[in-house]
This record gives sequence, structure tokens and C-alpha cells, in this order.
Amino acid sequence: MGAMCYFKYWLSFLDFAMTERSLRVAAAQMGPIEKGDSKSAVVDRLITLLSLASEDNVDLIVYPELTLTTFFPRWFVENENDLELESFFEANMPSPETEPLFLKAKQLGVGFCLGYAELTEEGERYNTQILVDNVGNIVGKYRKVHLPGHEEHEPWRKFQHLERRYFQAGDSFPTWRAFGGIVGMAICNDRRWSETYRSLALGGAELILIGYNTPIHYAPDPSQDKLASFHSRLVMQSGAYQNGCYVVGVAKGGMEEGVESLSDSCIISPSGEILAEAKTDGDELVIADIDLDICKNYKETLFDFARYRRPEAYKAITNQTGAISPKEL
Ligand code: ING
Repeated sequence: MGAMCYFKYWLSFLDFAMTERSLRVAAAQMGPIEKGDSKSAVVDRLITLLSLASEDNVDLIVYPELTLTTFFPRWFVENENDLELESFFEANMPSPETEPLFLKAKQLGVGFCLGYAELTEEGERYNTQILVDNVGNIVGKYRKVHLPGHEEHEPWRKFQHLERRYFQAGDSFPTWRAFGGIVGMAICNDRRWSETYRSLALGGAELILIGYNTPIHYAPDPSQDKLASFHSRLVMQSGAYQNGCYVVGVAKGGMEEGVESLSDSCIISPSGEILAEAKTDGDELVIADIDLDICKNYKETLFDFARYRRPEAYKAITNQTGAISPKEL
């Protein structure tokens, strides 16, 4: 091969290497966390998954919603200043129990996304997720916007879902430049609302990280129970495709304190296809190599927002909360 051919070869290789924004991501699915499990014992499990991910050259590992404790909104606590309820929250991040995770991640050069219950200095409580870069800096924080369930004790239920009692709602969907692309976060019930993905994609999101704790049984309509996995995949695959984004959905699943919770963690392409999925209900890494440039295949064609969206026709979406049906004739 002549000198010119070599030169052309290296040019094409460099072109590929430079334009491809590749990233190896891992959904770090967690199995059950029992009420009696200490945060330190949970962090040990998180670090085990982090170390395995690092051995596999993972760049970013995503943990589930409220990863440090059992899903405590399943219980009714009368007094909001109850010390046991307070014990589920973090007043600082990193906290003493999570410091080892931050240190290990920095040592290994792996970024991570962590869900936890946040207590602010002002005493506000949020269902929060943070994004930490590969040198241990918190680069983003998201507070769950869509809080499902109910506010008061409803003894008729097999278990409660009191997020609306224990958390305040976030009010925005920020995005951040990180890991070579633009990253957004959402939490659990957020993934069921199309506004979540569109808001993030309007902020340029190419990669959306979603932790979840989803009980299989849905008390208001048990007919949905058998569709738990289908609905979880449906909304995340649709959100990914309609916005030209990768979506990482990460479960805390399995039988936790007597409540069967959906696992089914998966990594989804901007095409809507599932690239990798969990095989178990326990602690498991679900890994995929993604190329953020693939997002353009959708964002610059079918879903070219600037060219095709019609916000003037969508007024109902922000002007209304509930539906307004046409008047009876
Ligand atoms: N959990 C659930 C979710 O949206 C839920 C709430 C449970 C919805 C069961 C439907 C069925 O996945 C959280 N934490 O939002």
C-alpha cells in the first residue's frame, strides 16, 4: 500500500474516532433493600457493582431511585418529624456513608448517577438524583417532578405509596454537558409522562438516566399489574424514539419488604430498540456501548424540533392541568 493510501487510511480512522462520541454505560440494577439494611451495607453493594463495571471499562454507571434505603414510602408514618422517617434522608451529599462510593468512583475514573432522599438545609424533602463526573464532582442534581400515589394513609391498600406525603415536587427538567454529550435525568413515575422526555430533549438531552422503584401491584387498577413490564418499556422506548435520545432505565427490583417490585432494567437506543436488558431480579450490571452521534439520525430528520414542532398548536399542554372536554350538546 503506497504512502498516500496509508495517509488516507489514517485520516478516515481519525475522522471516525473523533466524530464518534462513544460511551460505555451500565445500568446498575439493585435487588431488594430491606428496612434493616444499613446504608453502609448498601454502599458496599454499590461499590461491588462499580468495581465490576470498571473492570469492564464502563464510563458511567447508573443506580436506581432512592438507592440507599428500602422504598420507605410504602409505609405510613404519622409524624413527619419521626426520627425513623428522617433516617431515610441525606442532609449532605456525599454523606459519611456515601463518601466511600465517591472516593472509589474517582479512583476508578467512573462517573455515576445516584438516587437518594434529599433533606435540604431549609428542611425541604425531595426524591433526588445526582450526576457525578469521572473525577468525583457532582455536575447535576434533579428533583422528581411527578410524585405518584397519595398523601394520607389509605389502609385499604396492601401497601402505601406515600411519596406525595414525604416529598416535595421538583419543578424543572435541567440538562447538563457531561460525558461528551448532553445528559438529563428523570425518576420513576416521571418516565410515564411524555412531557418529561420532551422537556429534556428541548434542553438538548441525548442521554436520559432514569432510576425507578415500581411495585408490580397497582392498587387503584390491578388489571395493570400483568402489564408492569410492558408499560415500563413502552414509555421509555417511546420517550427515547420520539426525542432521539438514549434512555437508561434502572430498577431496584425483586421482593422488597414483602412487595414485589419490577426489575427489567434496560438500555434503549434513540431508535427505540432495547440494546441491553436485565436477566435477573437482583444486583446486576446491564451494559451497552452507545454512540451519542446516533441521536442525530433522529434529531436532525424526523424529530427536527426547530423545523417541525408547532408550539402554537400545543397551548393546551401548558395552559391546562386536567382535561377539558367539549360541552354536552
Ligand atoms: N413508582 C411507580 C411508578 O411510576 C407506580 C408508581 C406503581 C405506578 C405501580 C404504576 C404502577 O413506576 C414510583 N416510585 O414512581
